This record gives sequence, structure tokens and C-alpha cells, in this order.
Amino acid sequence: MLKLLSVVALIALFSAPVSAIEYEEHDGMLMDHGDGHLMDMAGGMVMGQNTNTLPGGCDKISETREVTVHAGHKYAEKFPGRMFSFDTQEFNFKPCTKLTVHFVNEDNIRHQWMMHGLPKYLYPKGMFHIEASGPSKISGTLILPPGDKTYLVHCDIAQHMEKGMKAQLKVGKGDGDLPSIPGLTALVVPDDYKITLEQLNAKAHADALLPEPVAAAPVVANKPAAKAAAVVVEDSLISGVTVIGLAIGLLVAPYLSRRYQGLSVSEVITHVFADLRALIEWLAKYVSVLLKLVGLNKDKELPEK
Ligand SMILES: [Cu+2]
Repeated sequence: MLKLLSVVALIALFSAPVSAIEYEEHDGMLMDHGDGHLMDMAGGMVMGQNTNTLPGGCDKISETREVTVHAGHKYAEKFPGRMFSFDTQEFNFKPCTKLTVHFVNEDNIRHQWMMHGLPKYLYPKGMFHIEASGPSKISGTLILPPGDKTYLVHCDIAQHMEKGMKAQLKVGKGDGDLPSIPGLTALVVPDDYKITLEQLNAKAHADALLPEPVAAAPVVANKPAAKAAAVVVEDSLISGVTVIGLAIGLLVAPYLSRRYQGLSVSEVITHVFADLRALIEWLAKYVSVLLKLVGLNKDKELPEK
């Protein structure tokens, strides 16, 4: 009898679901921050919530619908080359539908269900947006506008749409299909697996009309490594300076526009020349320091030769 019981206990143990995911339930916990913006401290958020204001052109709510959308890596498995996806790529609703979306994030990262192109007088930035950090369920409601239109739905976390988390929502008949929707429409830029990396680089060179890499400056005998190192130093120096220049430009542009605001043309010119002079003086100092550094490195190399 004891043996039988233990066998039964063992069977029960092994047939129990293995580590079911713990889902956070955001609904009912969200704080209303006004303007349809709801959020909680656990990473759940709804923006553009609208449960009762009719969009212009809607006489009444045509119907009330609910849809559950799952989001996660596993839904991308059937789309080769994609990483994230929703379980549904196309939604269809009548104009003026009151729609509640139950969003279920099944990954241990943040995902969104973000809809674009809605009337801006009703939805901030024309967006309705549900977001969940980690495995969780969260719901949001909006009222769809009238007319036939296709709306973009995606996850706006960096690269998630490009990696497959993209869908379309057609109100009425919609007004066409969006590109690059997994399993639905063709990629805007199709991958070409026939071309090799070398061919791609050669093509890029030809396209940019770049000169072919110059073959060999004077070779230091038996020291190809030293030569390579010298080339690398030169390359990194150029790209480093370029990057610094760009960064300075980006940082300085807004400052300059503020600095010269409200001045007459001649005043601006005077200021620009004074500033340029200061900048050149500063750059001269900077370059001389750099040259000194390069000189020091050369000195270090000399004993090896
Ligand atoms: Cu995402």
C-alpha cells in the first residue's frame, strides 16, 4: 500500500506543470494620471486610454470588442530571421468600435502594443499605447475613429519592430497594407543571401566611388606588424578626430542657436568671428597636445627598429 502511494505521489509530482511563468496582473492596480495615462510601479502603462469620448464623425459606438494579444520571442519562431512578434499580425474592426486590448507580455523584457495615426485631438501624439515590463497582463481601451484606414501597430522598444514585432490594424476596409509585416507582407529591403560580404564591400566601394585601398606604403623590412600597427594608429586617429568633431558640432549647434538668437546680422557676424578665433586657438592647443602624444609614441617605437 505504501509503495502504491509513493508511486502515485511521484506520478503527481512529475505531471505537475513545469515552472509556469508568473504573470504580473496590472489591471486594477494602475493609477490614473489624467489624459488617459495610466501606470503602476511594476512597469505597466497605458497611454491614450479613452473609454467614453467619441471621435469626430462617430455618432455612437458601433460595437464593443475585446482582443487578447500575446507578445514574445516564441511567436517569432515561425518567421525565419525574426526575433520578437505578436501572436496576431492583422486586426480588423468596424469604424467607431470601442476596443479593449488585453496585452500579454510573455518575455522577460519590456514590450509594447503601440498604435499610430489616431486623431491627435483625442489621442496624445496620435498614439494608443500599452506597455508591460516582463511577463504580465495589462488592458487598455480606446474608441476607433470612423473611416477606412490601416493603422500601424508595433513595439517601439529599439529594434523590436525591425525584429518582427509589427502588425496592422484595419478599421473598416483599411487603406492598404503596411510593408514588412511578418508572414503578411514583403520586406521593404529584402535580405540577399546570394551575395558574399566581400562582394558587398566591393559594391559599397564602387557605389561610393571610393578609391581602392592604396597598396602598401614603404614597407619596413621584416616588420609587417609594425607597419600594420602604424596604419591602424593613423586610421584610428582620423576617425577619432572625425568623431570628436561631429560630437562637438552636435553639442554646440543648439548652444549657438540660443547664443545668436535675437541679434542683427552684423552682430551675429562679429560674434561668429570672435568665437571662431577662440575656437581655432583652442583647437591649435588641442592639436599640438595630440602631436606631442603621437611623437611620444613614435619615440617608443624607435628602439624596436
Ligand atoms: Cu518589444
